[in-house]
Amino acid sequence: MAKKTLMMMSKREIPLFLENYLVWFAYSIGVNPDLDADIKRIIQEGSHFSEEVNLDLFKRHFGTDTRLKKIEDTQKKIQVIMKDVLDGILHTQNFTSDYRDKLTGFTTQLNDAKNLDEVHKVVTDLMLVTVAVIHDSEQLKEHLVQTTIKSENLQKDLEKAQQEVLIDPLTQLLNRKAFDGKIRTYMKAFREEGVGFSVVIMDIDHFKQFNDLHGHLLGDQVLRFMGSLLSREIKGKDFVARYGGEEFIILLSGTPLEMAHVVADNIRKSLDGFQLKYIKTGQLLGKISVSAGVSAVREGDTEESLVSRADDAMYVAKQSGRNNVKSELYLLQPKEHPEIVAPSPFEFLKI
Ligand code: GH3
Ligand code: MG
Ligand code: MG
Repeated sequence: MAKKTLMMMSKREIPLFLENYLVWFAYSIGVNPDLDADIKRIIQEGSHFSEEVNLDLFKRHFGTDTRLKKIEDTQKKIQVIMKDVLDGILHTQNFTSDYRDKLTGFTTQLNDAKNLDEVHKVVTDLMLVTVAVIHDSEQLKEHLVQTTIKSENLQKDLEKAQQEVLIDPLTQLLNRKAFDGKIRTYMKAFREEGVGFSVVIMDIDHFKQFNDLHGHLLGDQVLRFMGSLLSREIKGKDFVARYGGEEFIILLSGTPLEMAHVVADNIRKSLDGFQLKYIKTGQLLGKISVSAGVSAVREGDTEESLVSRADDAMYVAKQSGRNNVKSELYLLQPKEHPEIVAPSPFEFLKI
């Protein structure tokens, strides 16, 4: 199948990239009727498989939200097929049947040999053919080794691609998709084993203003800085992801609301009172602050309801002057939680 894929690709001058290989491998084993229909249509129209067409095929069939699943499916199928192919080649006797035919021929020639010279000739031919067979089988072995290496490399590329879909390239934190999977796992553990957890949503304050002042590229550097700060602060069983543009989300397993509030406030404090300095140029970039909202899982929660309470609390933190953390309790009974409602004393400090 791999050979067929490569031949189909080479016939159409399609570069051997992982993406293109996936598309054409899937096409050659016929596992995706939509993809098959697309490719057949392009072939019928007589269109050229240009870079755009190839990319479009990959994006449409492997690059959407279902990308991960399709990569996994393809990977499994590649494994099964590669195994079949290798087993098949390993057990095939094809390369010896020709040898067997020749042996039979030699037997007849030996029987018919009239003198020692003729016997000698048959033995010499036999040796030559035998050496050739040994050589062929060694070549076949070498070919098998190479094919196995190639398939292992392909497997590694696929695993890397799987990882990459879950990582935000700018901050190197896990991304929203990874978060969606993680919170489902936390929710399951809560429902089935009663393990509680809290959610913190953290958003950089006035980040648009920062970009406007210092440019988008420096803004990107700040996001990377936040990424490394958060991964340092959030370790072990806890989880942090980039949730959106300048928003981050943290899951704290076995951590009640009050403790999660403290964790979030410690992160906020670690930024507060500092100016950001761009080491490369020595340029002072002013202060970066964050606002955060915290919620804790409770009976009857869905992933959405839980995150939405943290988001609402974060909105309240923004409304209360930014650079502070609000817990979801504030949404219910603001007056009964003066210690949480009270604005951070750092709000009034000038640096
Ligand atoms: P607030 O305090 O209310 O959160 O104000 P804000 O300006 O941070 O929020 P707003 O939602 O108005 O704007 C978010 C900004 O974040 C605008 C956008 O340019 C910036 N942003 C989002 N993603 C990126 C990114 O990847 N890189 C950079 N440099 N900026 C980004
Ligand atoms: Mg913001
Ligand atoms: Mg925002």
